[in-house]
Amino acid sequence: MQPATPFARQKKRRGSDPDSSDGAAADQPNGHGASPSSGEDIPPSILSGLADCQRIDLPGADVLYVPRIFTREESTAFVAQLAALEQWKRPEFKIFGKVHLQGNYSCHFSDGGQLNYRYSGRDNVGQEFPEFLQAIRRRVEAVVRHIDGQRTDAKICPGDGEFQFNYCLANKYEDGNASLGMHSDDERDLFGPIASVSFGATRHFTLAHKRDKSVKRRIDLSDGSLLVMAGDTQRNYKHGVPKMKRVTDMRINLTMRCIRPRDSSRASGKKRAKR
Ligand SMILES: O=C(O)CCC(=O)C(=O)O
Repeated sequence: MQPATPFARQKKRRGSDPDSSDGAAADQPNGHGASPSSGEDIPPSILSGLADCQRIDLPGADVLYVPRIFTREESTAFVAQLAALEQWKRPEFKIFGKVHLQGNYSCHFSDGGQLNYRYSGRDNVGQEFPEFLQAIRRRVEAVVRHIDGQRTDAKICPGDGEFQFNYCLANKYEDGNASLGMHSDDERDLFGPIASVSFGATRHFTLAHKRDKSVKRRIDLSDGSLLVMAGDTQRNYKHGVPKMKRVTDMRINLTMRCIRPRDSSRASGKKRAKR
């Protein structure tokens, strides 16, 4: 299967198929078509809560936080399905020649099972999205488009707003000892907004300006929440998930991304901070 065109310009709307109970466009080869911004793919209880969407006040960044885009039942089911994935791995990284294990487990998914996202000097070809992850992605896209259509104070989707997330980086934090170092997702292969969804334990998420050390924010990412980082956020800020020793529960985070299809053998030429 060919990777989906990341920016889909097609005008066919996902909700237009009356036989499609989950809102997926039946005529899209990967079940992943463009979705409406009118909210018909979003359960009413979630749709009404989108009014709680907060713009995080940071200069030179477009960051939005929505406390809940999945019902509690959905979150509970998804966290169990995510935890059971066989693909989790704890990657190694080297500092001054010494091998260390990353503090959290990760795995990667992509349309067509062939898109490569290279970071920290490693190729990460995403496997095909499992069906439940497609459902998560559909919700995330519907919510992102809905917010994009509603808000005038943030630049979220580039172009005409028709885009698809074609790649997902999943991170699993077994407990509060697992963390993710400060970094930017500014690799050449990436474009468009990054949508981060969290399941399980609430964890702090830190955003720090790259040049002005006085500009820093901490956001608590709770179960079922969505954080969107768009515009110049990656250019101006680093982000990370610090340790929280008192947290004993697991957290799983998914970042939905737009990746430019390219030859997986080509390095991005850019090194990323230790994660
Ligand atoms: O776990 C999180 O909330 C952040 C994940 C992240 O920063 C990343 O995947 O680049």
